[in-house]
Amino acid sequence: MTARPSTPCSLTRFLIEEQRAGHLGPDLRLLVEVVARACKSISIAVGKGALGGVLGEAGSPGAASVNVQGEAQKKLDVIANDVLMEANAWGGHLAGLASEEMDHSQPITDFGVDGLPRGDYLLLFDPLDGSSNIDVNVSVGTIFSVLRCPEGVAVPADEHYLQPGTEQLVAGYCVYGPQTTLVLTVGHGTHAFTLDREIGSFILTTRNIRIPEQTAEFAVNMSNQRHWQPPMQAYINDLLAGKTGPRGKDFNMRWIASMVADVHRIMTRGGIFSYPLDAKCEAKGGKLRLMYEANPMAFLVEQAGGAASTGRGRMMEVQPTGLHQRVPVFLGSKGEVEAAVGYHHAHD
Ligand code: AHM
Ligand code: MG
Repeated sequence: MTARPSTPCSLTRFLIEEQRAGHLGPDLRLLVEVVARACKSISIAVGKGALGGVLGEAGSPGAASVNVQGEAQKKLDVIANDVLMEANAWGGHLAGLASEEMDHSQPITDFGVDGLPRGDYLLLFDPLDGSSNIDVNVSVGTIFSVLRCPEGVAVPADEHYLQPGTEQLVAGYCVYGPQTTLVLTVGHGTHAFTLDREIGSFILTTRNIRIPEQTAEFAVNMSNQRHWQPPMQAYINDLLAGKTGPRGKDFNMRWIASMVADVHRIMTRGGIFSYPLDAKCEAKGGKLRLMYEANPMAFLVEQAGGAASTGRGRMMEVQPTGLHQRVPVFLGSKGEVEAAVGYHHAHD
């Protein structure tokens, strides 16, 4: 018997099937569709590069625009933020949204358009992660996380977003690389969808991603080595010692400096990603942001069989204290994350 070619499964069909399976409600399904549509627009803007006049810094010459983190904003940071805001403002699924590029969260009633329907969810996002790579044509991405707006809260404020990662209903990222790929979890596995640029649809290309438990590949910015704390020094020294060292194998290293792209590699072939505390970011608590970088990635990685930790505890159990809070991050292949955490506990 000839096997029938399998019909491609679009994101829309996948989400409808997930809804039928009771994994998410209709509002949440439509919210994911809106975010995915925004990612398609961002993908087009990123793809235009110099032709679209979207490279370089935002603001006027000599007066670069700076976000709440004190970082210079790129034009594409601002464009991606606007695309996500506009796409979600009128959808009717959100009570509010918060972004790396905005000082405070914004309740839907603040968008200045009368009569906008308000939904039950809170959306957090890093509109364009890996900004330092935009101008050099290296992969960047969007990261997002969806929480429920606490009951009885009509107009959500920053404090209503401060829920641990275990409360996330949906998390995802979209990597804008040679392919545009959306990786998504609604709490029942992690799945990858590749954008078919000819028909403009995300097509399911990997169902139930599984991250190998063991790995011989690590990702870290080695230029910070001298600034690390003793547990991180000890951990990386042992990886670098190779076959004859305490870990008994040779490790390879990769660092793209776009978390989305580094995590996507780990989703594909395993590995450990780390951005530990160092003397430069210690006072801030770390480099990467908990609410819209570390937590959504932790949810995706755990749903793919991996692990995510601060080095001392499970990432998704951190009780947030600020919208733009930073944390040390270790995530990826479970066995390797546990090894890195072991070095931290050994130094406590
Ligand atoms: P961004 O959201 O402002 O782009 O910053 C986050 C990025 C991550 O994508 C990446 O892992 C890290 O910063 C790279 O940092 P560094 O330049 O210190 O290596
Ligand atoms: Mg980022």
